[in-house]
Amino acid sequence: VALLFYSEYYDPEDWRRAFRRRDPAFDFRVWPDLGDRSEINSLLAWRPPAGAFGLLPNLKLIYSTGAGVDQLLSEPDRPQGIPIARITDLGQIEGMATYVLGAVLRHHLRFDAYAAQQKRSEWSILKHVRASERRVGVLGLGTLGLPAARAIAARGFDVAGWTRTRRSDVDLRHLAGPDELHELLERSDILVCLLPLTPQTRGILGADLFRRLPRGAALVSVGRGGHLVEPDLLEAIDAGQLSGATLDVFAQEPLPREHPFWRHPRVFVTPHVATLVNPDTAAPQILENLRRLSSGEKLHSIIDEERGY
Ligand code: NDP
Ligand code: OXD
Repeated sequence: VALLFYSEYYDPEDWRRAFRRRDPAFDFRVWPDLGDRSEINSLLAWRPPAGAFGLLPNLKLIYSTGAGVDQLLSEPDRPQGIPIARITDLGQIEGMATYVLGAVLRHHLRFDAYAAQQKRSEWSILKHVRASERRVGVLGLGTLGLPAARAIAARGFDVAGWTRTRRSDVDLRHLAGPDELHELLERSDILVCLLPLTPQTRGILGADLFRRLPRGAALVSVGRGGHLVEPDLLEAIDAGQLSGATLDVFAQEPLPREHPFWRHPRVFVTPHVATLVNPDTAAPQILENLRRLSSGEKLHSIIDEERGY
């Protein structure tokens, strides 16, 4: 059996090396070199190339090259009933926590405002706020969200998080469900979005939510571009309701050259790099799942299609 790999971003040779290091005989194929198509039982891709599903008659497992799966769930010709797995990678978890902490510190320390002052050669000292007085809200306390929230709390910030279900493993102030969202928002000077994109979360970062934040709050959006209503963000910043935003994900990626975010002085753009998967740490978990697949054991890291994550 073989695994088919496709990515517009990752170098397939890094993945080939990572798999072969653990299993020198591993049959790793890179789109469009399919070989005997009937031997391919798994697909590893962010999003498959057009028409790929129709060429794989014996597909048994679909693997996202990342943590998010919305891009696979929305594939119109995806065959039904084939499990979808996500990567759950320690390097990726650590990378996200570092990015989110960096973004929170940037807003906390007012680096954007000082950068603007520097452009004007202006020496003026802005109001100082201690970390313990800065309230951070994290939407989504999942595999990536909870460690990120803990990293911010460990720096002394006043952190609370929001989830869909009530959870027993959350050691932070914890709010759950639509009824408790308001409570989280009204105490979020910095709001971090690390939700998956589902029908319930699409467009959640819009005018109504921004109105419920304290005036001058900042937004860190690292989940998916579909969470954010982009014109509402610009309006909220321009009206002073929000002080600024750090954005890593966008409705359209790459972000079009003419997009106003590129030039907005209060919007900080990174090109979907909050965290990346390391093939060396991801390959063993994929191999383990493929082993389980062939022995008929229960697979790990399978997403719940009904929930959407
Ligand atoms: P998980 O699937 O592990 O966790 C999702 C979290 O969101 C859970 O806490 C879940 O609640 C919560 N959630 C889901 N739906 C709702 C809802 N309707 N209301 C309230 N809470 C909700 O995701 P990860 O932490 O691994 O990753 C989150 C997202 O980050 C990914 O889906 C992906 O889109 C994005 N991502 C972005 C990257 C980047 O580089 N920018 C890199 C990797 C991921 P509950 O605990 O109750 O289930
Ligand atoms: C992911 C991502 O989902 O990179 O892993 O966004």
